[in-house]
Formats: sequence, structure tokens, C-alpha cells
Amino acid sequence: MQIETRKTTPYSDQKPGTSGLRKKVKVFTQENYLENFVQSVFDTLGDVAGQTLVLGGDGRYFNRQAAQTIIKMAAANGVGRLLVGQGGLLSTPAASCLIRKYKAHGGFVLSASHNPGGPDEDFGIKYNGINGGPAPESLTNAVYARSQAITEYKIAAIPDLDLDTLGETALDGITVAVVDPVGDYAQLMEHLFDFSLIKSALTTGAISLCFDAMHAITGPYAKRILEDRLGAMPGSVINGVPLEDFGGGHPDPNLVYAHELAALMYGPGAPTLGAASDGDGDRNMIMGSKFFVTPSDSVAVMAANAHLLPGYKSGLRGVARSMPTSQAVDRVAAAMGIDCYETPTGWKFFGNLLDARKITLCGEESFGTGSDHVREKDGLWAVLFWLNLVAVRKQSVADIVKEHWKKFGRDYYSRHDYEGMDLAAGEGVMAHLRGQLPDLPGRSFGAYKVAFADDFSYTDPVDGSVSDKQGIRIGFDNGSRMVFRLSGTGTEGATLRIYLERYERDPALHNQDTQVFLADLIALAEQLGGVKQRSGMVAPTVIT
Ligand code: VG1
Ligand code: CO
Repeated sequence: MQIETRKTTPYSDQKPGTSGLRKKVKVFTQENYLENFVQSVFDTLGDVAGQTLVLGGDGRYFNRQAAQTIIKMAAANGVGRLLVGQGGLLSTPAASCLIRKYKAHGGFVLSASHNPGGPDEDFGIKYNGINGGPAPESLTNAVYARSQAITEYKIAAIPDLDLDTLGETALDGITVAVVDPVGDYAQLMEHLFDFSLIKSALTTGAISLCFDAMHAITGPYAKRILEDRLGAMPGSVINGVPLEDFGGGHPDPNLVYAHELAALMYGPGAPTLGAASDGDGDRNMIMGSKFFVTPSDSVAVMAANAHLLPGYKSGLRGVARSMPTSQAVDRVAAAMGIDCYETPTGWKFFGNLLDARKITLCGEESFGTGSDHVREKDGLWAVLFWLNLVAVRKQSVADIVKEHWKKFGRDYYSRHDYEGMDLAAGEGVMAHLRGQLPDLPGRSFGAYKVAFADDFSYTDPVDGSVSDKQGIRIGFDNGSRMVFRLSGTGTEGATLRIYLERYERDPALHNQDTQVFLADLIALAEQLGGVKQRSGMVAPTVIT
């Protein structure tokens, strides 16, 4: 095998964000752009001679081409074995599953997750480590530093490989195995959940289901597991064929973008459970008939009920949520007498807690939930969790959640996103808020008295690493809270997120309209942050 060493020069913008490096396809296809980043990863990893790596992506535009480049670079950098999902495809949780199961050194996941795909849209790449989870900041910072000094990269002069046929190709030094993307993942799910119970509920019609794969990666997974294996009616999986541009949509499972599912679930004859996943299969949205489960409630309900499911029957070690996620799961943890950790936004911060066996379950308000079975959030896993739960409790999704509120109280919760904001305006809002922090504690705004106000800083309890400036938190003495932060996954301008929550113990007040119930807090957020005034935007672009 002939290995070429090619000269290159650094790109200044290869700093990974919340979840890997995400850029417009047009940025990624600049000369050597992808190659520079991949070589920076190899240079940072050091000796990978003879090691196994996993490779796959969500199937978006440029996935195939990028996979071929990475295979050639892996060969040139001494990798011993590459496991590649057939067609270059792997959902993010399935990639994590493969890394763990086959004891790989790590893997490349090609995805820009919930961002749109296509020649004018987004692409992304991230490296996951030996535990199957996203690289920690120490590694991504080192990769970035390397990318700023890179002068050459290595690539094997070999033709493109056939990624569509299952099987192994032994090249000189490296073996490339094209593997079934679904099989190992499906097997893992079977260990965690009561498949025979779910199957009988689905085949007898006790439970019906609609899963919207949004033309993204989970289509083949959902069809194989939900329809073929568990007997959900054919057609239960909609938009199940992955497309390079996700059919022109945003593969983001929320009420705005998963509108086909939302219309079905609020219409006549809605199925028992409605669910959707995102571009790379790590997010989930859960709905019942005429009922939407907020992701923050979902993780809380899961924590309270996990012991009812086979994979979690021995109980939970602890739980964790990202800082902006509502405090609903904290209440469950307190009642159960287990620890609850508050981490910065992004799945990479859960990795150490899971590895150190401090937690079993974790979640984010951004439609992400997961457990110690892999080191990524896992969309289909969450759907199976809810299916299993509904089958065990023989109640509707709405009844399960309402009972939960009765027991623990309800955390009304909403996130207001201002996308495509001018970067300077976004940074201006954050600076303006930061400036007010010292004076806020103790001040009253109507019924809201500030209990604490800070810029969230996290010290990892396992390795002691510190992550600063993770978002402005303003907490009130009645348990309400607002959080402001700038997104780290966007590819254009800034996205400012405002997270709002208000706790209500009284069951008589558990059926209010969320936006109405939060109206005072929403107004106060504008008073303190001046988002509309500073950005000139009149309203949020997305409300979840
Ligand atoms: C967003 C979410 C965050 C999530 C991240 C990756 O990040 O808020 O909770 O972990 O996306 O999800 P940000 O920085 O834009 O707020 V995925 O499914 O896009 O990999
Ligand atoms: Co995702």
C-alpha cells in the first residue's frame, strides 16, 4: 500500500463545539479541510498502530465521500481494523454500541445531528473515545490546537472501497469490515427491555405506535426493531427512508419540525405512543394521544419508573441532567435517596459520571435521554423505554405523566430559541447579563425574588477538570429559574437560548397552558436580558 504524505496549511476555524465540528458542507469541502481535522485527531491520539476504530454517519450529503477519505487516512495512519457501517451509515448510539462491544480504540461519527443536510446545508464530524462517548474537552482542545499547527497529512493511495456489501477486505496493514449497522444495537436493546411483553401489546392492539424517522438514520433501525422484531403494524414507522437532505426538512424531533407526527397525535384516532428521532438518532420526542411529554419530564418519569423494566430492575445508582434541563429529575432523585448531578450542556459531560458508575440515567432538555448502556444519548432506546413502560403500567402516556406530577409536582418548562441572531448582538446579551450578576441576588421582581445568579461553572467530580462560562443561571426563591446561553452547534450567526421553568406543587394547577403559566418569567427574561431589544428580533424562532 502506497502512503502519501501531503502538504497542507491550517484552517483557523476547526474548534469543535457542543458536539464535534459542525460547518456548512461548502466549508467541509474546501481543499484539505476534512483531511486537516482527521489528521489532527490522529496526531493527538498518538500511536494507533493495530488498533480498531469504528466509522459511520447519519447518511447526510457528503457522508459517503467523507467516509472514503477517512478510511484511506486511517490506513495511512496505521489503524489495524476499521468497522464501517454498511453504506457508511451508523446512528450515533449504534456507533457508541459498536465501540464498546468490539473494544475499539474509538471512532469517527459523521453527523451534524439535527441540522439540515444537503449541498448548501450542514456536515459534521466528531471523535468518540474508548468508552464509546464523545471526546472530553481535554481531547477536543488538543485536537483544535493541533489543527492550528498542522503542516501535512497522511493518506493511502488506494481506490474507494465498496461500502455497500457486508464483509471484510484485508488491505496491506488494515482490515476494513463493512458491518450491519443495526444488528448489534438491536441485540443490546433486547437485553434491556421486555421484548415479548412489548410484542404482545403491539400485536394484540393494546398499544399502537407511530414513529417518525424524519428521513434520517433511525428509519432502518426503527423498521427492523419496531416493525419486524416487535410486530408494530407495517407503516408504524413513517419517513423511514434515510435521505441525503432529509427530504428538505429539519431532522429535529420537536412539535415544530416533526409536524406530521404532531398533527397525527393531536388528531382523531391518535395512536397510544408517538415518537420521533433526529438526524443521527440520538434525540427523541415522546408523545401520547393529544399529549406532549417535555424531555425534562421524560427523564424524570424514566428515573421514577426504571425499576419496572428488566435492564434497570436493580435500581439506579444516580442520575444527571444538563444544567438548563428542568429540576423535575432532581425531585425524583431526592425522593429515591440517590445523587443527582448537574452538568454543562452536551453529552460529553455525562461520560465520566457513567464510567465511574455514579449514574445510570441522564438527560437533557433538548430531547436527549440515555443510560449507561452506551455513552451517547439514544433516541430509539428512549422510545423502547416508553413502550415498555406503557405496556407494564397499562396506562396512557398522559396518565403516567399526570400521576407523576401529582406525586412530585409539575415543572412547567419551555425553551425559547432566537436563531440566526447577529453574533455581536448575541454576545452583547450575554455580556449585559454577566454584568448584572453581582447585583441580582436578593432583588425582587414582582413575585420573583432572586436566590442566586451566576455564570455556570462545572468541576467534573471524577477528573477535577473545570468548564467555565456554561450559561447564565438566575434562580428564584420559589424554585423558578431562567437560563441564558449561546448555542455551540449552529453554523450561522448566533443562536441564543432562553430556558424557563416554574414549579407548581398544586395538582389543581397542573393543566395550565405552559406559555401562559410562564408569561411573567418570559417578560422578566426580556427585562433582564433585553434580547428582543438588542437583537431587533421580535419573537423566538422556535419554542419547545
Ligand atoms: C444542542 C443542545 C444540547 C445537545 C447538543 C447536541 O447544543 O442544546 O443539549 O447536547 O445540541 O445534540 P447547543 O450548544 O446548540 O445548545 V445533537 O442531537 O445536535 O448531537
Ligand atoms: Co443528534
